Amino acid sequence: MATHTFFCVDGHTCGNPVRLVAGGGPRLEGRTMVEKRAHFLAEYDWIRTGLMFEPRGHDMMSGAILYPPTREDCDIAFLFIETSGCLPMCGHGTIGTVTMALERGLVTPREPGVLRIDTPAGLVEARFVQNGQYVDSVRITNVPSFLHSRELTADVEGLGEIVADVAYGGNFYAIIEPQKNFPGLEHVNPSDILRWSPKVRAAFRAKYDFVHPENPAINGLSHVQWTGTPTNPEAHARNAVFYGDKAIDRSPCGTGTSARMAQWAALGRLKVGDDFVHESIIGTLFKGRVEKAVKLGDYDAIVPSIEGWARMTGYNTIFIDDRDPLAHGFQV
Ligand code: PYC
Repeated sequence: MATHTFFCVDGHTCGNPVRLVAGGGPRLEGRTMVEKRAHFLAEYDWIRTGLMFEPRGHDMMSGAILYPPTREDCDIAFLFIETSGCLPMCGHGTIGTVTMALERGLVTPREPGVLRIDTPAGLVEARFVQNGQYVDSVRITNVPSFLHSRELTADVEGLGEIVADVAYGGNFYAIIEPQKNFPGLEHVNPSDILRWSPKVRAAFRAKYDFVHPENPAINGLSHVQWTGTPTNPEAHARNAVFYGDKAIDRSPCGTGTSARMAQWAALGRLKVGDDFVHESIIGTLFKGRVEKAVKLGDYDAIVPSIEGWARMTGYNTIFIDDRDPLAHGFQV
């Protein structure tokens, strides 16, 4: 019996929570972050569920554990932990973790204004604007993102036929645009999204497989992106991303924005150098840009960048006490 202690910095990126674990994370075996993530999932997933789910977290909780990098070209490594699992990449989580790690002096970049991060999805570069102690904004250059499939269909219980494009932006997204059985984000309630999304995800998973062309460890449809007309005149599109079992991202979602930009680029609606401003369900904005076009296996992909801001809300020393019957968290 033991009490495990985790030293965390809590905050949010454009409204979505970020719990940075600065101390207490386990020693992980592996030569790469992909291997370390596999070790964590095999032996330490109770740390994720204990820190993310109730009673220490909540449905939307998301975060990252800091590690030394496994690659020479990086300053630090992030292992993402969320209610949905250990995502290969998390955009809002990266913007929040970079902001808080820099503001609290937990990492020193080799090059001023740039932090290079070793993530399970690959190298992510974060360029930041710092004003004294505070980080005003962070722009992450994400992993190559691509449109995987166009106009897939599935019958969804309670909704009927749903048509979706599936795109990858660090995770695989079913992108649901307004259509016969979905009138658009502005016409539905968050409770509808929470009710429909698991059914949509299950219906598409049952029919189709999605595997990253260069890294088969990254596979499977994890997120559902519902789209609609923006309310902010600055924004090009609005979205609500469903993840885990009960979460709607409060931020515009970094990997979701990357997936949407990849979809728009593949459809000829965005070209290299174009900006793409994405609005979240609560009205916060990420500023995306198509940085370059690249080839990923047989896919025409883009490298997107996403800019957003984050704020720290406090320090949090969290105990997971083995005697606690709810030590590893619960969901209702
Ligand atoms: O910002 O990439 C993101 C993200 C994934 C899940 C929740 N947020």
